[in-house]
Amino acid sequence: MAPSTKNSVILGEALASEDVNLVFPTEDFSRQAHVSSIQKYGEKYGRSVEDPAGFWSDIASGFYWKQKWGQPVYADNLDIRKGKINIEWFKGGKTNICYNCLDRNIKSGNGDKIAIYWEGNEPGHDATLTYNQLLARVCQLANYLKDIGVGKGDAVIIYLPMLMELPIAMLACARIGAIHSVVFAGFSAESIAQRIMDCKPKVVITCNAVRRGPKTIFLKDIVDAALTESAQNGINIDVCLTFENESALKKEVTKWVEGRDIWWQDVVPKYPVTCEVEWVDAEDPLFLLYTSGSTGKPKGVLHTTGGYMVYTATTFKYAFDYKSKDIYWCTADCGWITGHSYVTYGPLLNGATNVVFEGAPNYPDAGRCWDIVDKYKVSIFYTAPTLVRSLMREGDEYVTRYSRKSLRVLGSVGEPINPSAWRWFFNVVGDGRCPISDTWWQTETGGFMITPLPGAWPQKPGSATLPFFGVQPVIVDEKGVELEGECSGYLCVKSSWPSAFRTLYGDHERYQTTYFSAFPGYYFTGDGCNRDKDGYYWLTGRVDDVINVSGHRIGTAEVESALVSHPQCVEAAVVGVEHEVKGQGIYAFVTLTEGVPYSEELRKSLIKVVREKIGAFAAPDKIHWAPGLPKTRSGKIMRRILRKIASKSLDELGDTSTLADPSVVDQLIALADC
Ligand code: 6R9
Repeated sequence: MAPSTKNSVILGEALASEDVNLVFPTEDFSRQAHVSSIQKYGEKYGRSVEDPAGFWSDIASGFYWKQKWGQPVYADNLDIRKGKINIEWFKGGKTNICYNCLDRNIKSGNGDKIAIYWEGNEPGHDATLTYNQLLARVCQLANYLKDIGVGKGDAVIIYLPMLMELPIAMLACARIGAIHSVVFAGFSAESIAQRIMDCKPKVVITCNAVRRGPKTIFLKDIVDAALTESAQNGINIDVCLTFENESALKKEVTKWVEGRDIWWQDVVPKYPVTCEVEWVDAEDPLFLLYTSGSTGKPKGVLHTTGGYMVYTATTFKYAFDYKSKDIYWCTADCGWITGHSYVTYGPLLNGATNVVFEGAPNYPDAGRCWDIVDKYKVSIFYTAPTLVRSLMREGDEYVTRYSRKSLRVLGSVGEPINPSAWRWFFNVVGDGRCPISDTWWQTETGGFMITPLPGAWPQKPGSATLPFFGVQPVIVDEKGVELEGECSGYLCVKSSWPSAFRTLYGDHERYQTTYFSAFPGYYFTGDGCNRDKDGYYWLTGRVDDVINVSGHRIGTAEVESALVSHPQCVEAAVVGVEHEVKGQGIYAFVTLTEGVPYSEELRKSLIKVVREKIGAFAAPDKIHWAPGLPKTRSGKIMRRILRKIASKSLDELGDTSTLADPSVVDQLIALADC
């Protein structure tokens, strides 16, 4: 049951008990917080679900609208039985998110405030941009893009590492009404090509190379290969705007295609530092972000402007208890949704000072994050459990040698945080005084859905706690029946919230079947979830064929199709297996062409093919040679059994008698350490 006002009061009373699993915020923290008690949350939450139109209109009024939205404030149909799935917020309103991030904050007197502290890969290599300077840079790029013919509704692919030019490019697109699609700069040429062919961008923006830790990654070469591949498939890109990232690679040694490739530094600085805003409808698309699903083809998640703007700004403010003097650092890359909503848009909409870090968090050593925290006096630090676990392994000394006294709030995202990592984060990194906002949400949801409001209620290590304003989570059983009270099942959401995704680009049908058909009437998240006696939500991981590796979503089908593209691999089945640092690791069972012997060399070439097809982050941790796979008589691979073999839970194999050939199971067990 989502807490209504009444339930929240009861919850507050129940939580006052001496439960050792509860971690209370300090009184000082609560006193200064935006939401200081569970009762106050209850009042606001109650209104947000009883009167969503009024609640969100009041908040939306704090933004700049060229023209106010019409009526109704929102319209939605999340019930497939009633026809087409449809979500709209603030339709008819004309606004611009770039204007709201920059011009609006400058007009209110924050022009000289630092918008971005940029920290390079090498310690000592850094730069800053004030809000005024950021606006000037954004306008120059926006003018250039307009000049080469990019206009409202055109797609732009951005393949950049965490340089300042990445948020600049996103904001420049938004300013002129173009739709950005950022591709994480760890994806392979083939993955970029696939995205280019899907959204047919007018221009691709990249840089020549980047240094991450001790390694140089030649991004332009990867883009070249992608553009060659898309051209072979009939999609030609006229302009590849390339930023010279001088500290990684000099211009002179960058491979170049005359006529198509343009150096950013040669053209962009020549353009005026002001650029008129393209006023767009609240429901006009802002960006496309591709994410993995249960089938092979990545899904182009589409977000629109108005609702996304209002919701990301509001969640940022409340979940991190953001105040104007805070210095905020989110370690996520803008290539993922976290970087969209909580590096670029949410913080800038709030006029925040943001740290953008190019490098690797363990370079030159495991203390780098805390070095950066002290250098910029970071007060809100938002990261992923996988990073927490990997730093935890290096020992406390890397942390304690830094002061970290500026820290006030910590955050976690990407996967469930295991209680031991939570406690280390809380006690060692935060010295036991900083609340942790464990934010559960998804590419599809656009912003935080279930999250602590630090200061309002106690946390429980490993639980994302309670829903954000306006969010109505429900837990259903396999028949789609809503469960009450303490329960466990599938996490769904009933009725819409402003930053919900509106469709999958070019495939509304897939949007409806993937997310709204399993449990009619609800948005299905793909996650399993428990709710405890206090109403706290505990996410238990994906229930579909998506693996969460270091907080990155990877579809098993994508990895399988990469593996079977290897000439000597006839079949592959991929499952997730527990991994100490990454959360989940990728475990691949492969069947080879008849007569081909399994060898170390072949293992390496199978891994290589996945790196080439998807990207290094999707490389399997383990390849398990499988002369046969456990299949039902109808030919369906029994992944349940493969998961047990992968996790070495051999006494939990269950009934194998329904298999077409039960002997393959023993064979697989015998080959486990091959
Ligand atoms: C923001 C983001 C979404 C999936 C989601 C869930 C997992 C994210 C979590 C979490 C437990 C959290 N997830 N945050 N699970 N607790 N705080 O990560 O988006 O890349 O689309 O992944 O990540 O399984 O369904 P995305």
